[in-house]
Amino acid sequence: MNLPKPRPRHSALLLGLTLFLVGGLLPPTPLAADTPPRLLVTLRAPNVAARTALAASGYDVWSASLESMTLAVTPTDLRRLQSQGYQVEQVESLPRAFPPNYAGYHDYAETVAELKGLNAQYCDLTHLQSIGKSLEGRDLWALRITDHPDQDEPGEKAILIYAGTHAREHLTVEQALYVAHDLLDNYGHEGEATNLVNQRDIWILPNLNPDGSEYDITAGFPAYWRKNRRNNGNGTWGVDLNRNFGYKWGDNNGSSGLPGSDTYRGPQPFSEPENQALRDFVMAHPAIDVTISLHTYGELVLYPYGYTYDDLPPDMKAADLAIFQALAGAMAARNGYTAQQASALYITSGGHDDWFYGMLGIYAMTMEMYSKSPNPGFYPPDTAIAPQTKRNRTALRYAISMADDPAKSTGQGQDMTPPAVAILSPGDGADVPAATPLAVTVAVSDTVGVTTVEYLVDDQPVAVSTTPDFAAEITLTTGQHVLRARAFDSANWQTLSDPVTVQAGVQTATPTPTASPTPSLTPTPTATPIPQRLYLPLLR
Ligand code: 0X9
Ligand code: ZN
Repeated sequence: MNLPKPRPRHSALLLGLTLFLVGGLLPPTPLAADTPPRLLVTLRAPNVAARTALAASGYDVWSASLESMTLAVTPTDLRRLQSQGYQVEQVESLPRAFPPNYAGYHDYAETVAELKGLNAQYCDLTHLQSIGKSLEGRDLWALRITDHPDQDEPGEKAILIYAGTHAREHLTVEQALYVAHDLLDNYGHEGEATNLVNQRDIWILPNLNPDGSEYDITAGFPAYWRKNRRNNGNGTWGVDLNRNFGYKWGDNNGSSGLPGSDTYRGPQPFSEPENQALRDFVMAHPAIDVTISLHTYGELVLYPYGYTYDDLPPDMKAADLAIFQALAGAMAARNGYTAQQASALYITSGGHDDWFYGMLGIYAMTMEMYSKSPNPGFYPPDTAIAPQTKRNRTALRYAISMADDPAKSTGQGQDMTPPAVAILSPGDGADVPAATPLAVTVAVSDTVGVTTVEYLVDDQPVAVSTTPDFAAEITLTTGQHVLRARAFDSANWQTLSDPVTVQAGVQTATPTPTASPTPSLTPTPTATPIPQRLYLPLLR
């Protein structure tokens, strides 16, 4: 899991000033490095030496003038600065920051920075776009992950994984970022990530409600804020984005008409810009046939409908119910969640999933993440991020895997046949060189076609091939190793080959060249020949 990158520490102007003037004028003050700054403090600093000293001390400098300097500091830093005689002109609590124990969460700025970083690092595999703006004007960023990210590939199905619908459900933002990292960081190193990125069109939208999530962390954390930040005009704020979609909107007591309610449905369907953007984006991408909406908490995988208790109402096909049950069941089997129809706990109407399925036939599901109980509920400490996002890795990969043809989950897909694969060379028991690239070849076959072959040495993926012959070069350390190949097809069915055991760096010795063979009348007595083995030094 990537930890948030530190904020830019200096303005360009100030950086220049600092570099120019820092000459060890004052000894640096030791800073409390592990506590994130919480206060934005403007100190009187009317001479350049004082400003330079502050900058040189390592404080997080936000701006400077000829009279003062503004720093992001902890309360401890502030007391230290005051005791050093600095005159405080202004103090405000720092916006956009999680408190200690939550600092590992990404606020909006950090989320955007993370997405931009991934987009820059993996420019050939990603496309970053804003699908619209929140009510307060924040961009709703979506990262597209696929091998041709700037085009729609005919026949390639898409999945949208989105999070942050409810402001306080910060763990979901982390889950969305985790999925992006899982696919991109493993691309080219590991077969399934490579195959999924190449064979699917994956959209990740980490925060649908940035106004709400920013409010939640700045309005006295935690504010327990759920909705967006619509001014309802009667002293109340916010519309529940997951009650504002236009399918059975307002039906069956599945939302509230009271603006102050946490489940306020809004004045009319799709009144909220965040929902208009989501709707329009999905409609503009008809390849999307699976959506996963990430929420907390409850450890559930939910499928439509939310508006009715009826498992199979007239607006659902029996085959689709079977698919939903199979998809949700298989995901739950992978993360230990419980799969159920959305209304099993309570009716919700105007939810995203109901509209996506009811209007567009999309296999729209909701994952309610960790935890199961109100403690820690919406606010697990950041130590939960890594284990709880990793926990959903295989469940979400499964959803991506099924997006080409969700009927596969019930055994009714177009392609239900896994490929066949065998390692051709080296042969089982072969002696092979160590510390030098070794060509490995495979024989593969599949009804539709193999798309990726992953090579494993001692069960660890070491190479991925997508070339037509699926050959690879691997480098072994000295010793015995077990090689396997795993073949994937476009349905992401996968088969592991039989093992091939090789001895690396162990070769039959060639006779030591002798300058001039000594003629010998009496033959050297030959005992039972002992195969001589040459042990090459380990070069790594
Ligand atoms: O009530 C909600 O919007 C979701 N639960 S939460 O605690 N995260 O607020 C559940 C929505 C489930 N409904 C559908 N998937 N239709
Ligand atoms: Zn929610």
